[in-house]
Amino acid sequence: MSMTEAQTTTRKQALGSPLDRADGRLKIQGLATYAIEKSLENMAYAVVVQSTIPHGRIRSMNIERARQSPGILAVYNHHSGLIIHPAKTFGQGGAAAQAFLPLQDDKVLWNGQHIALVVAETLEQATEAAALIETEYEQQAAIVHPDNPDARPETVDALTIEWGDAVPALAQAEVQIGGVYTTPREYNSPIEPHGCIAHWQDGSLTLWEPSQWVGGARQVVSEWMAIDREKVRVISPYVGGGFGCKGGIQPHSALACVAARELKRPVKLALTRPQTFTAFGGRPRTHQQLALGASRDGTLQSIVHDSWNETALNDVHKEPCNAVTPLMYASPNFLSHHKLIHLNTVNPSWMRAPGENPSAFALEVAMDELAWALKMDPLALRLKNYAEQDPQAKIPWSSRQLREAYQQGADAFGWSKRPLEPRSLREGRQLIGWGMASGTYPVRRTPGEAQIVLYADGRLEVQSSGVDIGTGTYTILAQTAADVLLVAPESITVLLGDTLLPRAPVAGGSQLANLLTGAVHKTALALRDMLITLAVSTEKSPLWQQSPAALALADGFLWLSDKPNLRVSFSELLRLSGNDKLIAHQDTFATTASEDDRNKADSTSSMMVPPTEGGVSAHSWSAIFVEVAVDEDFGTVRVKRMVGAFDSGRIYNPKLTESQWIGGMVMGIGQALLEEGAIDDRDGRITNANLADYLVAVNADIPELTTIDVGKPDYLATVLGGKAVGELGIVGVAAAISNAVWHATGKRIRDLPITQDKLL
Ligand code: MCN
Ligand code: MOS
Repeated sequence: MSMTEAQTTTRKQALGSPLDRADGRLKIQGLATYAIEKSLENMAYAVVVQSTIPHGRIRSMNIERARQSPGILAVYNHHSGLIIHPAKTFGQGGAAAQAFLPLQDDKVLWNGQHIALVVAETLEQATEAAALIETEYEQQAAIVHPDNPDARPETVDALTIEWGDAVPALAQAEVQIGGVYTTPREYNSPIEPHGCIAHWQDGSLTLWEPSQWVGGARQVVSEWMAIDREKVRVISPYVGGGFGCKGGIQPHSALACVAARELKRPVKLALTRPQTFTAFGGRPRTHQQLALGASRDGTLQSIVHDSWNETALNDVHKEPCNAVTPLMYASPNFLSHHKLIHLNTVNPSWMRAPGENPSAFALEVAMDELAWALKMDPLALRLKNYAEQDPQAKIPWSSRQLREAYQQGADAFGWSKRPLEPRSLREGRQLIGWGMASGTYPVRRTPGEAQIVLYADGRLEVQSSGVDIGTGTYTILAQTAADVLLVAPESITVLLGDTLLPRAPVAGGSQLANLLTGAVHKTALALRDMLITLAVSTEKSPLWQQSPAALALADGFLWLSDKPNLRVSFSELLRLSGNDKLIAHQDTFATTASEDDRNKADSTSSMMVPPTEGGVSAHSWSAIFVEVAVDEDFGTVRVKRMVGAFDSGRIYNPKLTESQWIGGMVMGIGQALLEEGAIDDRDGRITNANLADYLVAVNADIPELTTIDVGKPDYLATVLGGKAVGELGIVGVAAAISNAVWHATGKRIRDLPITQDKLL
């Protein structure tokens, strides 16, 4: 491109364009190397063995036959003396998903707990030997089901939310509705199961690990192995889905690390699909008692909410079911408690919108029930109780385009034609129902760093340890830098997912896009300034001693604005100034942040800024509209169409964002109709621990899904105006489907999933 052309071309802004995924081609060509696809010389293969009882101790384990099996390098159990040190969990302000340390004692706390590790020359040999291990147990009574009288709910004081005088206000309300709403154990089920490769060299450890958070994983591994974090490198350039379960590194990775140290060989350990159901937990079972009180005209008077989630016997995962209830509607009185029930289960963990997801399920079904009790349109009831400010924090929203979401979603769906009465639409033997729900997800923020390198050949490289888990981080960071440096985004390389790169927080809590675009934007501005300074201060540069303000820059050149022919390319400028590269490094920390703060942001959640920081309350919002068809004879439910209208603030890449929202809606359909861990109450065994029996939504379950973007840039929420995307799409979907099923059949299903048996 000639200089004059570069100048006159009105450049399309990269941020906001529906660019294809930068990693898309690599992925479809099989060139994106996932963690365990790495091949190292002299690699050994490990297989974990899991317990077959839910509670007790190991009386004896016969490992002799396994040991003598061909190709076996080692068989480890609790007698082997493999030392794994405790690591801080999420709940303790650390980054480990579980406190559990495998093979440290003879205790068995859940069915499917790791109890032995077999390492061999090949995977087949390890698998065969693992089957030869014989274990005898001493069983103890297990608490498998929350209904067990020995299961005692424990109140989490920090999760009590209260204002006004909710209990009397509920009793005095003209109209009251309420019920119990439950969600079962659900499993993240990413296509790529967990697995890792641990490789020690001279006291330093490299771990290839599919991770949403390499900084957190490095921290936990350094605690497990009792070595400096600088000695640990975690690499995770591609992740085949996580949906939360790769947010915290899981205990099997500790086994790979210790075994590799013992054997002085790289060890690859992959969990089998069934093992992914008990090596880490999905979303816990939740139970919510929710009551709404309102006046005859539909004005909410009180919300009373009591909930619990199951968690492990000696471990804590909180699924705050009151994440949405205090936020969505203006109610003058509110009371909510959340409790934990400890069971013999693997510790549950994050799964897309932990907290917001079940919370919105109960609240949004209850609102539908209230609307029917008042003979009001469900959307009108929501508008009647629209929260003009954050009802809990009592501060303004940073932005809330929820009215627009209701309006545009309803218009696109044709909601105004919905008859109020259930069972009033049908197509032959199919009962048709229309339902809707609202959704929300907070804008979480953690500071981070970024680096951009300009190489001698003019190549630009954006670097961050933040991860792209299939979301689009690679793409949007190139777009961000492209807009500042005025080059094509496709010409920028982005390096991610490696602890050698600048520190970044977890790709969790739907925060990473906003954080990293903010950091990269700042870094690109810094690089731009460095280039301009270099151009005017390098004696051999054609722009020497020009005023910096008179310079323009685009397409890898700098020139004098009113004399475009006086120009120099980036690479020429580096050569003339004797630099082999130029590195800009910036961050989004407060200027007072210490090195310790920076490490904490990279490896704990303690630096996360709550959505109410800064005097405004920042959240994404949505309205979901669904049509279902329920077969009158068989009770089968099909979602026929769904419209989601979303406010995620400014959208950096509409194509990827649509894909995220749709992904959430798809997962919501699975949650509403299919997903349920079937736990055998006798022995705590998960009877459907595979993808043939644990059903997730597949293409044939998914109808036409429409998304509408109703957001506007929100610079109070984040630097570049975006809000949360990744988890928003699932919130409210199951409620909208349940409400549609009620509208079709007159049956109110408060227990997920909505299966045939519940409808017949
Ligand atoms: N985006 C955008 N504009 C914004 C915000 C986001 O264009 N204002 C787009 C970008 O393409 C960005 C993506 O949305 O890459 C997600 O951004 P964000 O909401 O910040 O979410 P994170 O990058 O933090 O990703 C984590 C989030 C979570 S917490 C879960 S759970 C989840 C989700 O992403 N897991 C996923 N989406 C997933 N998608 C895939 N394919 N796989 C998973 O495991
Ligand atoms: Mo998402 S469940 O916060 O990784």
